[in-house]
Amino acid sequence: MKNWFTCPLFFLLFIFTICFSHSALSQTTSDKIRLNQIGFYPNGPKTAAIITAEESSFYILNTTHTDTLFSGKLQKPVTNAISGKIVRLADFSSFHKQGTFILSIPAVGYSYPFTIKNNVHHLLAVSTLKSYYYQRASIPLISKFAGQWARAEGHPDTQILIHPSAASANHPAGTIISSSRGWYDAGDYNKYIVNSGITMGTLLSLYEDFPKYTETIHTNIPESQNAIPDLLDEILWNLRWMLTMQDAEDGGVYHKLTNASFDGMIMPDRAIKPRYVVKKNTIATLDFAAVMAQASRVFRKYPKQLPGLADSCLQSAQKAWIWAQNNPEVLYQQNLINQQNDPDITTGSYEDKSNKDEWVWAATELYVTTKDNKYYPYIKQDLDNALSIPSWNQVRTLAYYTLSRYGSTLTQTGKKDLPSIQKHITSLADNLLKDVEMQPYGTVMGKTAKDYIWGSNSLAANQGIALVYAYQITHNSRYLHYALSNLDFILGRNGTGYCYVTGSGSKSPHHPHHRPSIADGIDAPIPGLLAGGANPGQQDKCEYPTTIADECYADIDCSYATNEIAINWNAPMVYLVTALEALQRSIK
Ligand SMILES: [Ca+2]
Ligand SMILES: [Ca+2]
Repeated sequence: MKNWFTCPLFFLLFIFTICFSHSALSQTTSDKIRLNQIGFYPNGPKTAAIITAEESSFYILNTTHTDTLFSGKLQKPVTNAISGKIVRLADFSSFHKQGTFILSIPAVGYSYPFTIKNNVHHLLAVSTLKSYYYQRASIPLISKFAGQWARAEGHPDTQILIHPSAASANHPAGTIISSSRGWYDAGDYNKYIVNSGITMGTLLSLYEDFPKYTETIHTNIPESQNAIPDLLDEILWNLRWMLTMQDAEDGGVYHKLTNASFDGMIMPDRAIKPRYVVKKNTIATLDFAAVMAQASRVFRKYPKQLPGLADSCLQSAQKAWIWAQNNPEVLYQQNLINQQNDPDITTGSYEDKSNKDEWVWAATELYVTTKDNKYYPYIKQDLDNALSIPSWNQVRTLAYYTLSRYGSTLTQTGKKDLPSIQKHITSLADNLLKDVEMQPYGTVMGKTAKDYIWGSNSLAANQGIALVYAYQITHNSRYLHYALSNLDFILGRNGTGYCYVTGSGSKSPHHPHHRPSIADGIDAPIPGLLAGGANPGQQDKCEYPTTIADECYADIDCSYATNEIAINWNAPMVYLVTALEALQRSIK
């Protein structure tokens, strides 16, 4: 047998390998350089955060490392109060050249590649919206639209049982109703009205705030060829399900459509346990009223394509409002329900103790849609309290966003309060910007360890949205600049160095806690999904590398505390990236 070393071809290969491994040894890609792994706008802010105490220059190189195109000095060191790590920022905002580059610091290494160009986040806007198509119940995903993630239909949901907790004289326990469509809520296959509420409100608001740009977003879904924007087609999939969750007789809305207990890690078509609609309650009914009132405004634009839908939505909203008025304090309390009924329901409870914010939100959407002052007292009574970043159980700020958006068309009653309403939004944003310059990563997100809640990345996105609204009100570009800082946070400038959207960037989650991604036998996770993000709570008892709040993240499918996905987390992600793209193009 011939010695391989004597073969000229192998010899060349050997020399080639030596040369390249030498270059790789001298400087390699370093996880200590944290930046938006997708990229930057030519005229926008551009910042990387480097985990280093050393003073140094930094360089922007082309991807073959043969040209140095820009250089600068790292800023003064800042100690991360959460982790104790020392961080320096590299600001290359004055580098405007378009192309794909890397950032280099001789003693640290190379960054992941990033691109500078106009519309650099457009594909992210498309993929994060497209993720809802992959969450659809009651439809097979075919390869023409789903690519390698094509799968059989899951959950037709045409034979849903009325759970004893939801029984009424006309619908005794065990009655069968049909409740098709909708999106799977998260990593599981159940469908929850409360969490659909904020998700739909956020996505409908995105359309209302940026109709022109959102109309240009094509997600390659079965409805892409119709005359309705794909964002609204996707919203319709869940809206039509939500409409079936109202008891048509009295207007009350069921809390959720669910199995009695969670499925294993199986594909949706294999998940065939009986499903139930569970207890009608005030908060679910008010969330439903808000969504339907808002949807009525939005779909009023499409009378030909969707005849009667806007009217149906408004009637459903008004009926729900009346039910809530007649049943103002009905809570969803899963343990109590399980003590009194069988089977026990152990899936996500979405229990919310306070309905004060849901009254404001539902009243607002009904007021803005109908211009009927009878809803206004519900808004007025809460007008003196400061706002907070929205979450599934705190939706009051969504109301203020809507009031601000429709400021010029409010009735005289509402118009008088508009300055105060908008001041609440800018005050919320100003609080976010307080001390932001002193932050190790230069981002609004992460000023305190308390930001690292379950689903922390959705907090980052919702903070960004508050800043976008403040910008829309004031046109002060500082708000926009820092909205972008939170997008950078989600895409890599953070305590873990992850770009938290599946299928995006160089280092992104591969093992989300998401049943289809786990069970489909395909290596790549379903794209466009935002992982929950760093959360030191470790509620799932999985193995984590650390307990440090901004680093406590594990890309393992066990981790529902940091690596699950959810429709109410993806929605602010879609909003933030899409709004920033629209504003960058000056298209509203
Ligand atoms: Ca369409
Ligand atoms: Ca609430």
